[in-house]
Amino acid sequence: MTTGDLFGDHPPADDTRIALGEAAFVLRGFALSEAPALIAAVDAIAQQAAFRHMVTPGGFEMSVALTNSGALGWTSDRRGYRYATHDPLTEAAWPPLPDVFLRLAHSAAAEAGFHGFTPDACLINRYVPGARMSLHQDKDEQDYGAPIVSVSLGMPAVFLFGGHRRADRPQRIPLFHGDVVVWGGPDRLRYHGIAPLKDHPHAMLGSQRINLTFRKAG
Ligand code: MD6
Ligand code: FE
Repeated sequence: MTTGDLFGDHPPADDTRIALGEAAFVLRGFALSEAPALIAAVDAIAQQAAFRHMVTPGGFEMSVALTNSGALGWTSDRRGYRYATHDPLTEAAWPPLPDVFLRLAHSAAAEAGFHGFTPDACLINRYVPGARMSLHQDKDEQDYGAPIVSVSLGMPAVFLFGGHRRADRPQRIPLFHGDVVVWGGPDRLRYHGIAPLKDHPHAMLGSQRINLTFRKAG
């Protein structure tokens, strides 16, 4: 990759699996061939469970809009963060995980050494230019033994991958359309986030980035 424009070129194809930690990997382009089907599935989910901006327990509205698919969905409000079986906006169950989601999550996890991963939750985040995700740990799930599988679609982003303490300086890793990040084991609780998105419009999604994170929450 050249040093000039981070987003000018995709990395070479032989970089397909990049280790970020002992049990954390970027799988470059792993979801590329399924991207159109994933995007169509996200559109169908969003018709039933609309993207919305949730409020953190501290009272701030998140810059990222989110929705969920699966038996459990991640929600936030003034009372805290939690997983819930029903969408608080409609009181309907979250839309089920489509087959294309389940197959991709399972095969990406296996590629990173986590065999038999069956998620019960997919958090779907939508970013527009300027949106960001501050450093956090994913710790609302019951079982830290299962990995997390994260799929990037649309505009590129800079993923911040820190350590076990919030103050640990994060690595900065560019993520592109079709990339998948998998982590678990000793890396499962590392701090991570997304730097404020720049506007590099994408051919399929325009000025948006969609991130799917698959978890075993229950
Ligand atoms: C994002 N991802 O990529 C935000 N969490 O938009 C996450 O917060 C995340 O990518 C846990 C595991 C993988 C992730
Ligand atoms: Fe996270």
